[in-house]
Amino acid sequence: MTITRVPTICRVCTHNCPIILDIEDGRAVHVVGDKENPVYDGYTCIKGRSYPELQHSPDRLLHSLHRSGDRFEPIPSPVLMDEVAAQLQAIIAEHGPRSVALYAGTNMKMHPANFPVALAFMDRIGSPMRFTPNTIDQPGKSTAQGLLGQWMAPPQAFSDPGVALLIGINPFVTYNGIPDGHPGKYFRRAMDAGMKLIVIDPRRSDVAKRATLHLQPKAGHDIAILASMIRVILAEGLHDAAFLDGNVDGLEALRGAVAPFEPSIVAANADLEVEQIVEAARMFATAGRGYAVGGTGPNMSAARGTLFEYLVLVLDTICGHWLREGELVRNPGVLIPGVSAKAQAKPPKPAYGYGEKLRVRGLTDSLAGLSTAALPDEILEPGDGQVRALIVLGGNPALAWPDQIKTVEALRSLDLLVVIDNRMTATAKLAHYVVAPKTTLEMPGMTLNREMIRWYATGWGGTTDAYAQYTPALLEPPAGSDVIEDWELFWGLHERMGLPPLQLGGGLFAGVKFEPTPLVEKPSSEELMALLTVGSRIPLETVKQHRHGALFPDPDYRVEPKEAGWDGRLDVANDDMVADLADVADRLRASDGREEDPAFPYRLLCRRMMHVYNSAYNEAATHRGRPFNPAFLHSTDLDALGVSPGELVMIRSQRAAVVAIAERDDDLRPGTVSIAHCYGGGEASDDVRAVGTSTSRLLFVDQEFDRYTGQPLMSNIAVAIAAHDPLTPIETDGPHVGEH
Ligand SMILES: Nc1nc2c(c(=O)[nH]1)N[C@H]1C(S)=C(S)[C@@H](COP(=O)(O)OP(=O)(O)OC[C@H]3O[C@@H](n4cnc5c(=O)[nH]c(N)nc54)[C@H](O)[C@@H]3O)O[C@H]1N2
Ligand SMILES: Nc1nc2c(c(=O)[nH]1)N[C@H]1C(S)=C(S)[C@@H](COP(=O)(O)OP(=O)(O)OC[C@H]3O[C@@H](n4cnc5c(=O)[nH]c(N)nc54)[C@H](O)[C@@H]3O)O[C@H]1N2
Ligand code: SF4
Ligand SMILES: [Mo]
Repeated sequence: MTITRVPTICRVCTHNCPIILDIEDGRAVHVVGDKENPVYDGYTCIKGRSYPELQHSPDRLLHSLHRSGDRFEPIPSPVLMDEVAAQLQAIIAEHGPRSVALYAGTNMKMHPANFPVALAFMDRIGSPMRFTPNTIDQPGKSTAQGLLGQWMAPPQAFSDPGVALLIGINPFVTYNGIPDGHPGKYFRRAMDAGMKLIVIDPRRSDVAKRATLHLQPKAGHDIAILASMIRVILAEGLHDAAFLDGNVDGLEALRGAVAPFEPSIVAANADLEVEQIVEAARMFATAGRGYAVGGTGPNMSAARGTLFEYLVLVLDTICGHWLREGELVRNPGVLIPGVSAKAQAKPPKPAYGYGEKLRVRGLTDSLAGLSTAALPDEILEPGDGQVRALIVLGGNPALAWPDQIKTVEALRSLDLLVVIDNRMTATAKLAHYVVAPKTTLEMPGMTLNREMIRWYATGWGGTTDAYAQYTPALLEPPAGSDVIEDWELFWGLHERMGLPPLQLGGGLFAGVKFEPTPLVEKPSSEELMALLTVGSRIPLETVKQHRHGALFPDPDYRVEPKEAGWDGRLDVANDDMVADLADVADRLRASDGREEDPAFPYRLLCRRMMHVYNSAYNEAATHRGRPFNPAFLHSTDLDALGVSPGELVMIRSQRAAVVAIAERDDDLRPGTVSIAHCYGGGEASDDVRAVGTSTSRLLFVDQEFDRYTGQPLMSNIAVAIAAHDPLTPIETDGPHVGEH
């Protein structure tokens, strides 16, 4: 047999590492990092190295399925499209377009055209009900940008930072918060060049172990800590007064809003030393260049993600951490249109309170999209506009959405649930139709999404310098299989429903404007790639010539001066944010911010694990005999509970109870339990040793939530923990079971 060695892009996760894939006889057999690539230093992880096993897994769906009763039968994909199109037409005719919803999960990106074509389809049926995981992740990033306004040149971020402040984010596992590449080498080089690293995390996380300064507060105090740092910076005059004078409104109001956050009070509440807050503030403000970035931890732990992310932006703004006139833009983009950078502020814009109104909790559309946590309510709540059909593209609601009990009840009640997934997931098992897609190795790919995600937030994705890679499809689908590219489902449905031509359209991400393109004939996969890169700074054809990926620098790409007469300014004292800050300050004075309930003395915190991606890839090749997600506890807590590692614990919140397998982790704060999400099989009775533990069962969606984005409290959950006798049945009923 001959082995062909081909460079390609790993698309197991969104980090898009360049790899060398060995193909033997039409099968993927081996993966190594691509040392010829100029950016990633040959980096790969266990998931990427398991690409061959994932590709050829016996668990892969090779045919689409139709459920009748409890049985799934194979169905040819054209017949599936006929049936789904007819059912959608009937549902729309009877209940209107709003009754059809789309949920595009994290693996919507397997082909770059999937999400754009799915959105184009939703445009044509006229339904505003489009949902993504953004609103159960870090939606405050999108809303906060609207409230602050937008600097029209990139942040200093990855351009030679003197300081990085990482708040509840762990790039050694998740690749967020640093430029794409090799995390270990990045930190070594940046810190050798003088970068100071400040980490705020209740856990001594992988990145905290490298920190110049690690603050290990109680969870949920990030807003107070950031407000206190801002107070120190302004009080000591460490802010960038010239930048603020020229470009920013609200400085005095901000000074007043952070006044209550005295470091001594905040430190006492968060269980820090006052000197730690003061030192963090001084280190951040005096390092020259730098950036701050928050992760899932602080966004999920206080139900105030918009305020948290706003303070992150305010911190960067008062320190002037934005590129100025004449400075080099190291990454002007490659596959996106070249965006001219200008040293000026785009003023704030409405971030919520417009567009489609949800029927629950007063929620509306927002810059983060519609609240996914409210979609189960939209499905269950009878009345005009009730959602009756849901298409799930590369997501796993039954495990991922907060409040699993309500979510599963909602999914079961749908008239039509269509799931595009290559595994029989907990969500697929509830579907009427499961569509079997091609895998990434059977489709072309490019790094376009990595470039666009940069606009999502400062310190978020993308490479330091302009970089891109393209890969053709490398494998044929297995003989006898019937698999389609995900976007082809939406194409097939629109044709059968007799809808007007789909139109690939406008501004998918802030900052990048796409020209709407009508699609009259069905495009090929490659044609779609070309359409998505029309007007790119570097033609896709040029990128294609560099199979190992390449840098496309432009030494003349500089920040242009402010336009004459431009009067846009950023706002560091948005009215809603100042009012919310006052509310946090009031509680701060009263106690430590949230009510302590002695019946639920522990706090459950979110975390991620290297070998999985949310619910995906938890397979033998990656989990190596550990298919469950341990409940990590500090030794002191294990001793107090009388539990040894490997034994079972019962974890109970106000909402429900779950069983988990205890594991020791002395990097945690005592009193916390840290568990990865998206495990379990979707039911209370699941065998924890086989499928792990669902943390989403413990959550409410309607008790504490960000009032702008609807994101509920998803971490820092008050729980009780006890040793669990496997013979005792789990009593899972919380007060809200069955209520909606
Ligand atoms: N309690 C709690 N809940 C959380 C979180 C938390 O921290 N705690 N985190 C939240 C966050 S940040 C997110 S982003 C969401 C994630 O929410 P989702 O996106 O809904 O969940 P994933 O598990 O990422 O779903 C990915 C799906 O893609 C499928 N897949 C794998 N390969 C392919 C492919 O080639 N094609 C297709 N079509 N599908 C494929 C996988 O089988 C899997 O079912 O979960 C959220 N939920
Ligand atoms: N290997 C791998 N990579 C992934 C994923 C995966 O599942 N596996 N998921 C992907 C997805 S969808 C996302 S959204 C990103 C997320 O990427 P990250 O945001 O980096 O996610 P985590 O690794 O969970 O890091 C969250 C950190 O927050 C801390 N934390 C918890 N509560 C608090 C708090 O109140 N305050 C502070 N300051 N910290 C707190 C936790 O201890 C943890 O270390 O990762 C992506 N990358
Ligand atoms: S981090 Fe791992 S899974 Fe993600 S792209 Fe790189 S090798 Fe693939
Ligand atoms: Mo996420």
